[in-house]
Order: sequence, then structure tokens, then C-alpha cells
Amino acid sequence: MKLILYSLPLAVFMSFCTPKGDKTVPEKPNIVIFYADDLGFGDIGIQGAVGVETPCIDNLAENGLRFLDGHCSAATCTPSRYSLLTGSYAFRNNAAILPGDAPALIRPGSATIASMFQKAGYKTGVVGKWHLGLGDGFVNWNEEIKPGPLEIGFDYCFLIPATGDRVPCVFVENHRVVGLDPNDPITVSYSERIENEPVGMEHPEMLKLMADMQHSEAIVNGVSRIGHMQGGEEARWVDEDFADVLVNKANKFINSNKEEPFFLFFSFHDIHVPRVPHSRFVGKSTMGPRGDAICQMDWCTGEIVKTLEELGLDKNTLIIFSSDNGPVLDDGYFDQAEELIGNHNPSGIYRGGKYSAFEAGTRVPTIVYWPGEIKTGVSNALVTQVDLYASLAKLVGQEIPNGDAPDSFDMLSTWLGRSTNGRKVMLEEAFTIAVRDGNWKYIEPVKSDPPAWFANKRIESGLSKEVQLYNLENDSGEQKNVALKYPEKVKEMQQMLIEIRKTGIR
Ligand code: NG6
Ligand code: CA
Repeated sequence: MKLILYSLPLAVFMSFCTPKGDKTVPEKPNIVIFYADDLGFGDIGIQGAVGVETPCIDNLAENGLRFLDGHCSAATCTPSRYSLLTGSYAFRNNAAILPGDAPALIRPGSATIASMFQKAGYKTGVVGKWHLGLGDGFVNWNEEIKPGPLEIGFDYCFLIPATGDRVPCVFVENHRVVGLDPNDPITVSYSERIENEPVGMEHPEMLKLMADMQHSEAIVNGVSRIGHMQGGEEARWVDEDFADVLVNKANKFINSNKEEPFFLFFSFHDIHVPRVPHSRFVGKSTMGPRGDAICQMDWCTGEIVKTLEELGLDKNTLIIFSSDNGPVLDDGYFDQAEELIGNHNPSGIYRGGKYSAFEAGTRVPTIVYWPGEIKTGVSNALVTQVDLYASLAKLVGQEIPNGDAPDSFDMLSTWLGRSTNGRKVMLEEAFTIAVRDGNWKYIEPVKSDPPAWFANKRIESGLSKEVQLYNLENDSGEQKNVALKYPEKVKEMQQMLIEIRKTGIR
């Protein structure tokens, strides 16, 4: 009896804390993931940006922990988002960039980081870009749109359904298009033009931003997009309002859940194309719309952090800031990103960019902020977003059932700065797959060239018909292929890739 009396308070205490070596951390903090789109390693002030300032993000970094070897799982959007949410590498589900009318890639009932948080008693929300598909194959945008985030663990969603550059150009809140007039139904097509619909390639006089052929179909708000869309005039978004709309929705979500633990996945539209920031950000950088969109993104971050502070939640909220892939300048719109780049280097010291198997494809800004709990500073540990699932599960005391999140490792101590141990082996997915083993990097050779549209991106794809091996310890710019010099290392890494492909790591 005595034993029970004494041990009970300890058990209760233990249930509120997760032991982490020398220190315990409070269990069940709020979690906010800020997920920028196409933001490169060098695109933030603290990592050397020139011509644009990011004071709010820099503040998170200066008072938090900044990872210099932090990665999204892939060099494009859908695969990285898939991995972040499922703890599974994208190749396991053939996840690739999706058209705007693609069915839900993560099927209802699948375990996700959001459903894991739900099980732990969290309210969960996603605000912003989705790009993981909606519906079952054919979406009628005038009816209930499902399955989607609500069927895989989110209690609330407010979405740009795919990306800003493709139809449908409307917001979806939970299961419905926002502000839809039933007398003006929406039709969407990715295969053919819809009658009478003006398209960018025929009506340049209707455009405020010129685009390449792929982005020259449906015209919405003076910007042409990928895909065709008719109807839904009242519901169509205004690109310039994205920042305000999304920040408002995020702040509302935080406000309505301030009494309970919440998980917010804030998924920026910025700095993806089309870059059409609000007028108050125009000219705030020396780089035209791409730089101005960075300012806007920084502002959004600051506004949401301010809300947390005003509600007194900042000390009890773990913030993660990162990006879904590396940088690109010209991604289809003529917004002078290349002409006005000046001395700015979006990839930092790394080679490649978005779509690339070189480091800048996946090595992106990675910051963790949690006042009072994070060991502040800079970490060289190798970390990947695919591990957030298992690491945060550990933080909130959730066991991961066998088979869920197969590629996700618990690296919580590293994410919190309590350990300097990084991931030993990790994949970087692009048009091919690369393996990191500490500072070694192996890039699997390919038989085919990148798709034709990639040619005008002026990004090095990292693809080669030859085996590539780099030692990032003395060659972080991946200039010297040492595959021939270290055949044993190549073999070892090829074997690792075979094992990972076969099994999943757990
Ligand atoms: C590409 C688009 C590009 C961008 C990208 C998705 C063409 C030629 N290019 O296919 O503009 O939309 O998809 O970007 O259509 S991502 O960040 O969502 O992966
Ligand atoms: Ca992206």
C-alpha cells in the first residue's frame, strides 16, 4: 500500500515528462511546423541571403537550434510532404509531383504524423498548400471533397488544394470549396480545354505575369496556370491575399485550440511560383518577386509566432521551420528571378537546387525553436524530416505500431540539441536516389535524361550514367567524384540502398 502511495505521484509526474538523458522535457507541447515551399539553404538572412532580410526566421534560429545538414526527404514537393506526413520514403508509394486533380495519395485510415498526434490527444490542423491529392479519382469540386486531410488525422484543414500554379484556384476548407456560388459550378480539366475558357497562351493581354507554355492555360486573377478551369468566379482566390488569408486561418486555429495541445502544419504558398506577393511586400527586396515573396513568408512566420506569444503559448510550443525542397529561380513564370538575383546564392555553398540529386535539392533551412527547452546554437548533425514522425511520437509518448512510419527514426534528442548524433544513413530522393552515410554521398546512376521541361531550369540535375560518390567532409560542393577511388565504399552504399528498398529500416 505504502509503495503504491509513494509511487503514484512519481508515476503521475513521469506521465508529464519524457526523460531525455540529463534533463526532462515537458510532454505534450503544442507543435507548429512551418513548411516553406522551394526555399533554398541560402535564402534566409542567417544563412547568407543577400538583398533580402528575414528577421523573424533569423530570430527563431538565433534563439533556437539551426541544423546545417538538415534535409527534406526529396527535391520536390509531393514526395517530401508525403515523407514528412507518413514517415515513409516517397519511393515506397511512387510519390511524384501530382496534378491538381489527383486522388488522395495518402489513403484514408493511413497512419500519419497527424493521426499520431490525434491519438496523443492533440487537435490537429493543416493550413496552406496541400499537393497530396484529394478525393477518390474524380473530384466534383461542387460537392463534398473527400477523402483528404480530415480522413488521415487532421481535425481541420484550409487548403490550397495543389499548388498556386495549377487549377483549381480556390480554397478548400474541410470538405468544401470556400465561397462557392452553387449557380456557378466549377469544372476542372487537366486533359482538355473547357469551352470558351480564355487561356494564357491566347490572351496575353489578360495577364499581369507572363508564363511558359506549361503555365499558360486557365487564367485566374490575371495569372495563367497549369490546367483548365471554368466557373466558381466568386470563389477564385486572389494570389496577393494568400499571406493574409493563410495567417488568419492559422491564428484562428491556434486561438480556438489554445486550451488543449495542438499540432499545426502551416504550409506556405511562398516562395513557389507564381510569386505574386501582396503590394506591401513589393520592392522590399532587391530581387523582385522572388525576394519579396521571401519577405512575405518571413512576415507570416512572425505573425504566427506573435500570436503564440500573445496567448502565452510560446514557451509551450515547439516550432519547426523548414522547406519542402531546394531553390529554383525560373519555374515557369517570367518574374525576373534570374535577372535580379545579384550576389544572392539561393543554394548557399551547395550544388544543385530544386529537382536536383545534389545537396541543394534537399539540404534546406532547418530550425527548431522552443524557448527554454532547446539547446540553442548550430548543429552539424545529419537530420531528415522523415524522422519528425518518430521523434515527435517519442516526445508525446506515442508508440508507433509495427509497419507505420517505416523509415522514421526517433532522433528526438538530436532535434532538441541534446545530442550531436545525426542519422547514420539517409536517402535523398530526386529523379534518382542518393544515399548519405555520414559525410559520404552516393548518387545512383540513371539510364535516362531528366524530363524535357527540366532543361530550361538551369539547375544541375545531379544525374549521371556514371556512379557518383562524393566525400562531403572535404568536398561539400560535390565537385570531385571519387567513385573510382573508393570502389568498396560504393559497393557498401549500393548494398545499403538495396536493404532500404527491400525493407524499410524499422
Ligand atoms: C513542375 C512544374 C513547376 C512546378 C513543379 C511543382 C512544369 C513545366 N513545371 O512540373 O512549375 O509547379 O512541378 O513544384 O509544369 S513543387 O514544389 O510543388 O514540387
Ligand atoms: Ca516545393
